[in-house]
Amino acid sequence: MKKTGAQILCECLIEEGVEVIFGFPGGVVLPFYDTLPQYPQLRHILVRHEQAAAHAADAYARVTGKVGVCLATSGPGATNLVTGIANAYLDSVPVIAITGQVATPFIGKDAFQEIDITGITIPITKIGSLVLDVKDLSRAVKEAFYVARTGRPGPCIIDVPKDIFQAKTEYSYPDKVNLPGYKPKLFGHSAQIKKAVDTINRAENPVVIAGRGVLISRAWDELKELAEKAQIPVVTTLLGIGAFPETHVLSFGWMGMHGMHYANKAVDEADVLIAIGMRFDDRATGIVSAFAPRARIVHIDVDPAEIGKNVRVDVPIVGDIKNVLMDLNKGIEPSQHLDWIHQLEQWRLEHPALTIRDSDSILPQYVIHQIYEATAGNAYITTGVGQNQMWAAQYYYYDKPNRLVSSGGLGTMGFELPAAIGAKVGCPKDVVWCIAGDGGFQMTLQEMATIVQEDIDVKIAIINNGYLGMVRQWQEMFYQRQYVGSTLTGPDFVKLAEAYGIPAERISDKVMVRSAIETAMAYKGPYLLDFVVDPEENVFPMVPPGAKLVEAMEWPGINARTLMK
Ligand SMILES: Cc1ncc(C[n+]2csc(CCOP(=O)(O)OP(=O)(O)O)c2C)c(N)n1
Ligand SMILES: [Mg+2]
Repeated sequence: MKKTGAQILCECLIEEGVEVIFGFPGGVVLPFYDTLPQYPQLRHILVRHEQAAAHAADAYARVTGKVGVCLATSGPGATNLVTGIANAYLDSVPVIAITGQVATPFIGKDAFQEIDITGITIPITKIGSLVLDVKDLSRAVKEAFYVARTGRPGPCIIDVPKDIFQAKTEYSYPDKVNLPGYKPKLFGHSAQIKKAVDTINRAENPVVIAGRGVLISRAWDELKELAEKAQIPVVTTLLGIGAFPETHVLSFGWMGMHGMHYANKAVDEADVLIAIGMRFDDRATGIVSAFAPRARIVHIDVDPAEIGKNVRVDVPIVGDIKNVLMDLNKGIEPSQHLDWIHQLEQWRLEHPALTIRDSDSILPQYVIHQIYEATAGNAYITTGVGQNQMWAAQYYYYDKPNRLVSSGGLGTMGFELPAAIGAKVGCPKDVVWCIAGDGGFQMTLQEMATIVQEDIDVKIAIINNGYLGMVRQWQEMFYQRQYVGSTLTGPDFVKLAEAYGIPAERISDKVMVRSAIETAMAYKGPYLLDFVVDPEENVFPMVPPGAKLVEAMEWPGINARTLMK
């Protein structure tokens, strides 16, 4: 029996295990929307802006390990997805963006709402296809899903003209893909693995750097085996947070611009670095010419383009991390490294990065830490970008994989709220906290309507400092305190939330912080807390741009209590 393109798309999505589509309709996708009720297995979540659809799909993919799906109409709907697609691309998240396109006879005519979205997204997608014949649709979907989730994951786009949704053809879902140019290498080369094993077995001061690749490959058990067997301290990148339990004795926090000084110091002094599923981003390495001057570097990554891109590598291994670590672990000899670990512990005592200074005002770090305690470390945390993001990464300790959902590569303000939607839809039984900046929140706050319409139980904490805080911090430190364009007003967030139908509270008194968090958690449904925090609090430590990792600015006068363990 023949099916329409719209039906075929639905059938393909179901074949791929899709359960939810974050979308927003428009003229050319109406045939698809008209067909959706025939497929009740596909839940459609109506967002209020397409950017949010892409971010929600992105977060859904991060927390579930599945492919996230977003959908928009042609023209402005499609271009509104672009930031979200770019976000998924830079953090290697498998997202399928489906866009409607003007009907095939209008393509190339500057028709109403025509935009070349596959062209626009070439640099930020793994593949994109404009489907010009309904017979090609199922193959395009199959390929997009395959490419999105294999190798180094990333977004793919499928652009479907209106008449292709309506055209009919025989439907069958291909069981294989045939992409001759695309063959991700899944296993590491045995000679390279042997070299890595020898290097690691001989190391005296080894450090593992775990990146998001460990999470993507679901290789946290293998990483733990490696670390414990050879007693190797582990630091993570910002996006690798949760790849190794942060309260584990071998965990030494995360490295980079706002990472812990002892993590950066460990990397700087190491004689062997085992860098796993990370890309030596400049925010992680500091000035690259001075990066890890003493270390032989073993770099494991599924993407050959990452090898040697930013730093010299002594032992490159290209392959899927789980497979590579399983092979590697076989050759790793049990070891101790007692002096080295003792040295790291000493640095941690001397440079306690995670302190909360005494203050009568509400410090953002205090808010995050109270959320950590109230949720017993079990929540999914989505963040905005800026100071709130760094504090959420520092003062919540992540023992489980994929609990921190944050925009690392693109650094997209406004990610927090749509990401919370995606995380909660992906993990409905878990607690989801959205840590928002007052700036970033104003970029996507319209999604409060989505939350209410879909009854999505997320808790929102606005870290309200009245500033584009991270910008202000840079202006304070590097631009003689000229706060140009960074002083920020906002609406009354409590009234606004209530206008959307979300109960809310403003917290201006420190003693109310914990009870407000508990009230929000006890409430069945979404809840917003507007924390009026110390406006000029800064994020420390900070490695200034262009400096070496070990040249961090630390807390002015570390005397506060240390929260670590
Ligand atoms: C879409 C977007 N525009 C601009 C920036 C640059 N930027 C990075 S952090 C920041 C300030 C964020 O302010 P807010 O959301 O209030 O968070 P805070 O730093 O105060 O916690 C800005 C403007 C960005 N990352 N994303
Ligand atoms: Mg702010």
